[in-house]
Amino acid sequence: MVKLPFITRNPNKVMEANAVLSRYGIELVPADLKKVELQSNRLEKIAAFAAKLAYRKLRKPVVVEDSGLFIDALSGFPGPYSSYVYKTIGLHGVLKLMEGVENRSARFKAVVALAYRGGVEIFTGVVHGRIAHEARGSAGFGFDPIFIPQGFSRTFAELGPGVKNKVSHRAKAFEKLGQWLQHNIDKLIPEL
Ligand code: ITT
Repeated sequence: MVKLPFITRNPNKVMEANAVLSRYGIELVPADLKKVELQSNRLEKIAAFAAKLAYRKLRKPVVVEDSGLFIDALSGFPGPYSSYVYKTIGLHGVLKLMEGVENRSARFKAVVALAYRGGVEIFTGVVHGRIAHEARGSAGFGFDPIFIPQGFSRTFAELGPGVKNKVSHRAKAFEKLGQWLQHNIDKLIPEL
C-alpha cells in the first residue's frame, strides 16, 4: 500500500476515497493540517490552492478534495459554499428554497488536487441527479438525504455506500486519481 496524506476534516471523504483507491494499492491518510480555503466560485481553484499550500508545508505529495452541490434552479447555489450552507440553513433550508420549484435537477461535483514536486494534477467527477421533496435515509453525510442520483428513485442516503461509491462525483474523481497514480507513481517515489 502506498500511503498519501489527505488534508480534510471530513472522515466520510476519507472512507469514500479509500473505497476506490484501495483497488489501486493506495491509501489516503487524513493529515492534521489546515486546509486553506481560497474564496472562489471555482472548485478547481480552491482545491489547487489548498493542495499547493499543503505541499509547501509537508514537502511531500499531498491530496486535497473540494466538492459541492450545484442546483440548476438556484443558478448553481450552493456550489462552492456547500459546506457553509449545510452548516447554516441545512437540508431544510435548501428544501425550503426549492418549495414549489418544478425543475429539481442538480449535480454533485468533486475536484481532487494532487500536489507534488512536478506541480498540481486535477481530477474531477460529476454525478447528475435531482433534489428530493423531503429528506430520506441515514447513510452518508451532508446533502445525501436530499440527492437522488440519475437512474435511481432513492436518495444517496437511502442507497448507501455500495451504490454511492460506484456512481458518485467523488468515486469518479478518485478513480481518475487512481488511474493517474497507476501510470505515474514513479514521479512521486523520490518524495515518498
Ligand atoms: P474538508 O474541507 O475538510 O475536506 P468539507 O466537508 O468542509 O471537508 P468541502 O469544503 O469540500 O468539504 O465542502 C463540501 C460540502 O459539500 C460538504 O460539506 C457537503 O455539505 C457537500 N457535499 C460534498 N460532497 C457530498 C456528498 O458526497 N454527499 C453529500 N454532501 C456532499
